[in-house]
Amino acid sequence: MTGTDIQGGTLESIRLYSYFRSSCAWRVRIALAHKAIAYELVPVHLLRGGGEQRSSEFFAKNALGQVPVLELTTHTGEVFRLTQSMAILEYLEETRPEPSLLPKTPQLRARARQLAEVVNSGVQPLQNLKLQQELRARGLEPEPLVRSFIETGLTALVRIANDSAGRYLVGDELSFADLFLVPQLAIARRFNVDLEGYPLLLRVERECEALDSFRAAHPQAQPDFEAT
Ligand SMILES: N[C@@H](CCC(=O)N[C@@H](CS)C(=O)NCC(=O)O)C(=O)O
Repeated sequence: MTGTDIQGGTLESIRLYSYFRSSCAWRVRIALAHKAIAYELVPVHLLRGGGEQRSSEFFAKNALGQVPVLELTTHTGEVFRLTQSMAILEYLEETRPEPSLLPKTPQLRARARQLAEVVNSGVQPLQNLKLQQELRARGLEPEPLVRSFIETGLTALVRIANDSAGRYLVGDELSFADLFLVPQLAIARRFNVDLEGYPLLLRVERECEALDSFRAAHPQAQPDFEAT
């Protein structure tokens, strides 16, 4: 799709399919806000009516039935659709490199991606709604199991970040790692993880929450927010 990238300026619309509480969509909302990319937010209610993400209309956008989905449409109606928050973040970083969300050296860039993947691959799939629903359908209460997966992931994050953290998880510049951390900590609270044992993560979270991009991306700032 030549000329249809975000930096190409030929786009009719940029849409993000999102759910206010989805940690994966939250990561992308932070990146879009950080890079000052204007977009239209399309809410997808993950619970209502069995979940709008499981409708045939939405499956046509993401065959896994998950948010986020980023959809770019050109003036001529061509559509470029991306799923998977990490792929979306990499795409945004390549097409709108400034302000960057990756450190300057290869080692630190790899460290930021490593920390992000601890959450992305090591924790989030083990707390996802579908898994919780499947466990409940088999008579199992997901909370203790999910809590222990989250604790293991947060402990791993601290071990890795102990060597790299400055103001943020990797040095003094915001990176992918922080975009994965903050939504994950919100999910940890929902599963009653005692976060007092993770002072480094809480300190970085406070730094992030002071930024306008994190304020704009917060679930409470979303049009589909529900106080439940
Ligand atoms: N690896 C995917 C995971 C996407 C994902 O699991 N999204 C969750 C919300 S955070 C979802 O849509 N769950 C719906 C369901 O489980 O039915 C990504 O990073 O985008």
